[in-house]
Amino acid sequence: MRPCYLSLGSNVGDPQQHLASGLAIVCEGDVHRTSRVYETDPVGGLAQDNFWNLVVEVLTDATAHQLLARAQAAELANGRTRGLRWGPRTLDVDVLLVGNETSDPPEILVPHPRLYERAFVLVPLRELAADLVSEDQLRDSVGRVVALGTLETLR
Ligand code: GSY
Repeated sequence: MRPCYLSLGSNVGDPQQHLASGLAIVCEGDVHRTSRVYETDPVGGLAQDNFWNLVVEVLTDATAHQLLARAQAAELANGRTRGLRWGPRTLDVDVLLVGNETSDPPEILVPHPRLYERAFVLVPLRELAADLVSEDQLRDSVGRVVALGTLETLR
């Protein structure tokens, strides 16, 4: 088993509910740890509501493709439709890291190609695994992020 990291984000409907529902599907009973929830400025240029984002560490033997299938199942169960590429969404799940593995396109690329550009990914990832994100990477990443609290204690 090795640690795998996935990013979850929501800015439509009830983000707390979508994140909780998505987590249950993505973790599938595997041991996991979850970062705090962050309110984050939307990245990608479209005017839309702020996101709620978190990162989860899952200890699993699942392959990158199996994790991608879990991510897609979580999005589908939360009513995600394929709209605008950078547009609003009920739930978006990205596979960030699968242990130390690298994999090839077209279906899934790990590490995630935009992992190190985005503060909404790096800040919660660093909370779980400080050794994976350097100060420099954090400084160079884009987007405002504000910690809200743990998923269970919000609202
Ligand atoms: O790539 C994930 C979906 N997404 C997000 C997101 O989760 N958070 C923020 N802050 N901006 C985003 N833009 C997109 S697309």
